[in-house]
Amino acid sequence: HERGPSFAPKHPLASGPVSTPPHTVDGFVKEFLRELNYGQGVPLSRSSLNDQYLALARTVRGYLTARWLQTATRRRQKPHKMVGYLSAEYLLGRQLDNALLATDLTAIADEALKQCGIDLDALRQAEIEPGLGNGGLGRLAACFIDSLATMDAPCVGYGLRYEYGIFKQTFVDGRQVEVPDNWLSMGGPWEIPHPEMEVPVHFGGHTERYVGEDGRERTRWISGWDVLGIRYNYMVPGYQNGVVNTLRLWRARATRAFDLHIFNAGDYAEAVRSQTFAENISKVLYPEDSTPQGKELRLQQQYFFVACSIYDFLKHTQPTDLDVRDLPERIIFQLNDTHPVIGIPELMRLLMDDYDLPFDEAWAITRQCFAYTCHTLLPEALEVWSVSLMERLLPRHMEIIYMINEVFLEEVREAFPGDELRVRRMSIIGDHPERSVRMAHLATVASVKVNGVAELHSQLLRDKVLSDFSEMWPEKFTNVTNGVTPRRFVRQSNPNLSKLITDTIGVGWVANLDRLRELEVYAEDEEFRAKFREVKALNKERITAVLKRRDGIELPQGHLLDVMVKRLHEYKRQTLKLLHMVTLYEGIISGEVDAATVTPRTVVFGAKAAPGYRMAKETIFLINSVAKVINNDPRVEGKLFIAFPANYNVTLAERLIPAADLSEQISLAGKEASGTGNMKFALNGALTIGTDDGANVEIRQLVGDDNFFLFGMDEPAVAELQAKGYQPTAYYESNERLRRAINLIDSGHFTDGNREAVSTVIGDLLYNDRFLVLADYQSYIDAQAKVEAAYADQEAWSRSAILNVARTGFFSSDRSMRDYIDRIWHIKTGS
Ligand code: T68
Repeated sequence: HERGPSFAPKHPLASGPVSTPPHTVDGFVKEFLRELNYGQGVPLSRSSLNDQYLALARTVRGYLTARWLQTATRRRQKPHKMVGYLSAEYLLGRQLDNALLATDLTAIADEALKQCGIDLDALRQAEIEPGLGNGGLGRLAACFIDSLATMDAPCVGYGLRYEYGIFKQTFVDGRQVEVPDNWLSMGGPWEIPHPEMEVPVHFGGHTERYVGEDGRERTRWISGWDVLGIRYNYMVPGYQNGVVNTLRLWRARATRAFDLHIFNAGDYAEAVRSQTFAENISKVLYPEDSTPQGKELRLQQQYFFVACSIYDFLKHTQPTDLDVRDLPERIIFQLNDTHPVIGIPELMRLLMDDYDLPFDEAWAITRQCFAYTCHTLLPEALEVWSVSLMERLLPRHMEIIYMINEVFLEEVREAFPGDELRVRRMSIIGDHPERSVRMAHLATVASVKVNGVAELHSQLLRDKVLSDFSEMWPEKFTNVTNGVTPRRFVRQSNPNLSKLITDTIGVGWVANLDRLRELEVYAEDEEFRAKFREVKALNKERITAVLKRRDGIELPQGHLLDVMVKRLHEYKRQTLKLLHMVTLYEGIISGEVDAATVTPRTVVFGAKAAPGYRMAKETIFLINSVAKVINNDPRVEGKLFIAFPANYNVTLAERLIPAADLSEQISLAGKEASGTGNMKFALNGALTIGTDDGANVEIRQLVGDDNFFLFGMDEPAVAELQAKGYQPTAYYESNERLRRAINLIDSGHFTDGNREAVSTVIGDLLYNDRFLVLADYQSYIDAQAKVEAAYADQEAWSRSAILNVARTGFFSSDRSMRDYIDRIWHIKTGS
């Protein structure tokens, strides 16, 4: 590909630095109308809402692009080691507001549009969020790249440009029905495609040995079929610092061979079919969370984006005279879970087969270029690929994995002589139930560092999941507690609180969240507490309006707002929350509890279930069924309400979290790696009711026991109970309130008398209950009673809520990034 002009430019503008469009209302109007007229091809008077949105997005993108080119130029002048963040998911959320905030253009855009007769808010709502992720893992990647830009750290985020993101959830008769998320259907104003920058990616075929001129044996991979990776750039703006980093997502396109095929064979239909086959690779995001799906297409996706990314880094980002022995000084690839781990044998392949290095040398380099983050503790969530599939799809990589395993197992034998059992346990290749590659083992062996995502999680990784490895390489294991970006999740999503904070402690906290500590003294200030409550009330008004417009839900007013939003998963225990609500309801309708004494409470659920996850889908149906009955029973009117808006996503999270009083973080201890929603709630002044799990542990340490509702068994207690043999029926039989709640559900009370409809969930609770819902039930009910008592004293509640905000600045993803930079990546910022 030719780069740059073919002769020296004569015009002064052509050789000067790129300049940002004017930061004024007039300048903005001009840019906007230019985009509308020349970009969209419509006059203002005839433009549709979508025309206006696209023109606005392009206008703002223009401001970003100037900064992006400047950032790139500056970095090229003085190249440093950079991070290649490899993630199969980026759950970005809407882009417009974030871009306006980053460039400090919100007020200007608002005024400029007003002068054009357009309402900025209406355009905001026209944006379809890119849902290129499932949940926490994908959102974490989005927060991290935001922080890296804000810290001026050299990073490229690499991933997949799925044509369809996470499905849109709808409810039909209370059951989840998935609708495809065609997020690009109205145009993709934030992306810059480069169809000319294609990267070849190979699949299948076989390998051959040949002897080079020097007499050394080498290997050639003769692929069976190829696709092309097309580069799509997205801009990742830092917060008001003039820096814009790159997110580079890959789309699969059929090679020319496919096109030729159309021409030559005359079998048009067949040719198009094979084109579709190739392009399927970037078609859709797998809607799985916490359980990998062992599908061939998914492995194709993983290899595709990682191969494109590594190639792009080596051939397009680095100078042509690159000496690959210097790679560890130029790049660190961060593996976001095991999804990109196939990048390890891919780099080995390039170094050996393309750059002609012997195995040992290639291995020594590769082992310095990767670091691995694990996001789970569930054994069933650890990714494995069958050897037979690997041999068929990536034969050369399979050979390389065998070679890596051989030298690795030699190391194990040397470190632990005579311990063949340990060798078997640690092997990258597993034997049961079929021969397969254990991706977490491969990642651990090849990485400079392996990290968990919260203190407890990292400890359990060391002690349990990867204990053999941590015994062998204790210094390899570390913790980096997750974080969330305060730009999106406080400054943007909670403008009322942000204003109160800025009015109180001044500007600067948005990029330095530790400064929230300065709010601590105001917890004792009655006037401040009143203002803080006012903010919460305003935010409740906002979410009330949103749910009315979006879902037709009428939220009752003046309730304690109790929120549980996260993917639907048994270990997260949405059923425990539901049992609590049924218990409150049953208490009132049975006359046991005087309705007048009950704290009015609205519970909001938000949760998508993986389409193939039966229990999760049955739980959704049960929540909807219970909601319908409770919300329409006059006996609890004004007391209990359940809202379950469909299609919980980043956009809804931004509205909901600032309004919450109570944050539900009730996973079984030892199962939630970290959680990041928990951090967002605390930062927005909700109190947490939670188990001793994931980052809850650190939240509680920071905010203090008095400002956190802890309940349930801790991880050692869980392990002990499970070792002893857990019997859920024992809890059912000995706890009357629990029994009555379960019986009420089981009777068909919530399902028009249909008992069959609830049998899957009830049957599991009583006879399996893998995540000990019944064992933690009473402790949870007791903690909820404490919540009610605490909420009755609004002054004390506000004090606690303010302390939650003041003491959780630690959970800024800026701090997480600082940790990665200092302890894992060793890169320079701000140069
Ligand atoms: C989440 N993991 C953890 N996985 O559950 C959560 N899995 O505790 C943690 O806070 C978060 O990661 C960030 O570290 C996930 O979100 C997935 O989404 C996923 C997707 C595909 C396959 C497996």
